[in-house]
Amino acid sequence: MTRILDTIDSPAQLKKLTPAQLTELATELRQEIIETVALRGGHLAPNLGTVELTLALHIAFDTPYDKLVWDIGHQAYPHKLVTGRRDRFRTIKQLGGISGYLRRDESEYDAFGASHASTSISAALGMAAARDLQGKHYKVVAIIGDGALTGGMALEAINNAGAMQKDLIIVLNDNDKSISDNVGALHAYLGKIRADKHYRQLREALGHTLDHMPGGSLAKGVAERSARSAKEFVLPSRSGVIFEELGFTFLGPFDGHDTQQMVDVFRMAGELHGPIMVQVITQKGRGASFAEADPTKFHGPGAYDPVTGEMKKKSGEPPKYQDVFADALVELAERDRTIVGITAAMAEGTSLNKFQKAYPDRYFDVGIAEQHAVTFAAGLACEHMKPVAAIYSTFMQRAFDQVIHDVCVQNLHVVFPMDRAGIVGEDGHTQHGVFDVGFMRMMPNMKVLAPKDENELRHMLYTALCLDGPVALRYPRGNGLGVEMETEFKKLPVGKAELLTPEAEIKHAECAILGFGNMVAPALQAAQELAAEDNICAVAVNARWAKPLDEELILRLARATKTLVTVEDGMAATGFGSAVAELLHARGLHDVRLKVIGLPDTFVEHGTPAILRELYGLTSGHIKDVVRELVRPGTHSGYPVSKPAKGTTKETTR
Ligand SMILES: Cc1ncc(C[n+]2csc(CCOP(=O)(O)OP(=O)(O)O)c2C)c(N)n1
Repeated sequence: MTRILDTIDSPAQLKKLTPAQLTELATELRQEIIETVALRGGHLAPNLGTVELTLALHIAFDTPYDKLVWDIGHQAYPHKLVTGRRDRFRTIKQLGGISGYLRRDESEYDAFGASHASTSISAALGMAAARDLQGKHYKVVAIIGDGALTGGMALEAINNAGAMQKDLIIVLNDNDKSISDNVGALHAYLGKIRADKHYRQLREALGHTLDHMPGGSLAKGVAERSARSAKEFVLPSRSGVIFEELGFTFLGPFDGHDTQQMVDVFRMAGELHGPIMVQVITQKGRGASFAEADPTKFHGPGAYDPVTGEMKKKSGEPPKYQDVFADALVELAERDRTIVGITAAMAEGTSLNKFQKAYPDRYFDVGIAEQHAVTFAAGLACEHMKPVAAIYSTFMQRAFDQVIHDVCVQNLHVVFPMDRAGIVGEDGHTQHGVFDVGFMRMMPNMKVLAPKDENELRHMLYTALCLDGPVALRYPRGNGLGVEMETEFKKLPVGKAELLTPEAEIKHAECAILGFGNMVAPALQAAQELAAEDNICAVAVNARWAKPLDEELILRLARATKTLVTVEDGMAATGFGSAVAELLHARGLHDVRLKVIGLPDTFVEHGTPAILRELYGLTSGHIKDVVRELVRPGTHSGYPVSKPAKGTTKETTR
């Protein structure tokens, strides 16, 4: 039997469906999402919650003329499916396939790209301001979750929107959850609105009103009145609702799984003037019993059985970096009661939930609020606590100024474990943690280090906690290398790299390969294979520190070999290799050839980490080619990625 979904190529077709057909379509959308995400992973629970909301928005509004601005975009799979991307949906998050988030270059229905939280209201308000300046008439709708509403930007935008009084609709998709349980006073407040009998009665009254309007459509009735009287007619007075006090018309809460009612409410909201906030209550994971039961686990799962939800786990894998970090922190915090753990709504993702379990009173989830997390940590450090603010590399970008202004300027001892540093894979261009080395190492007082494996991560965390001043410790997404784990913690010397080749070989070496973080393993492999395959003697180094650099060793190797290759899982510009280039330049070593292997001046697309590393030359094969080209020009093997994406390898001959 043909699915209704297979007949939907654009949202205009949704408007012709009967209520029964819309119900059927909602079931089909859920099934398509459950089956697709089961194959390789993705966002599940958030998307199962937004099916009816998506249908109602596209029916009530005239998209893409009217603009839907989804916050984050991880809940927009139903939107993708009804806006002409059904045929490509199974390619989601794969190289060359559609993105797991929204992108303006992917569809005219994606009014604004994202993946970092709390941007939608600002962007929507900007579009509304542009509309008015240009004398246009489209409607602008931001759709934001109760989690994303905890972010400072969302609150800044509400502050601005309440004052500007532009026609703007904010749909608050309230499912009572962030990834974990949502946190914060605003969240508690929204809970009160949901539970308050008064509002429930109002909601019921509104439902009754809708039923009794001519033609069942309140919008029609509203159109016959002035916008102002319509507002009064629907909601005579809601003083006490924070958003009303801030200049918004607040409607709701409404059932976010009742398509018909939402269509009516959204049409009505479209007739009103000024900023409107509509609260809809949705259920995360709706329609998949396993996701309903554990929406946190199924927020963004890996592959699973689409019927039972059983995760496809590979046994015997090395531990994940995030778990090694959290276990080490728990161990260290037992000895040192000044250690506190801070997360910005990523308790599971950083594994800081282990710390929460062990030391609930020293654990803080501040919400999706990285900027606040950093300055909150600074405050703790002022009072002689040792804050460990575990923030993904990509989200740390949010707190650039807080790290400079509140931490570095005052040289406060805050440790920043930056998980998901480097290429993260399928989440794509907005989520790769590839800028951190550059923006962290430029800050005075900051130290930046990265482990070669999971065992070294333990020692680095310990080292960072023993130091003074700010320390940024970056490590990758996923599993470690499976190395033996030492139980004792070791303090590593600051600014000292680890020579992986016997010291005696330096004088014969033709080249030194300096790996940083998870690029140390391929650097070492390349050095070993170059010796075996080409009789090239290359020294391999675990750089450990991007700041301070091991200047003594790097200069010694530069003078001895005249040829350096640096490798890092991050932007070549501003990264570790650039630091080495700056050093050679500053010391006048102009006769040293330096090749910096890192990411070029582009946003890396989505795809598996392995494929992306191949594509961008972050492999032992490409390192070998680069070394061969330097020391035996014209003899390299023609390794298929020897011509990685333009600009990957930056040559500096000094
Ligand atoms: C700045 C930033 N920090 C952290 C995240 C990670 N993150 C992705 S979704 C999410 C929860 C969002 O909750 P909510 O807005 O309520 O949407 P829901 O998933 O509940 O539908 C978080 C914390 C992010 N995307 N952006």
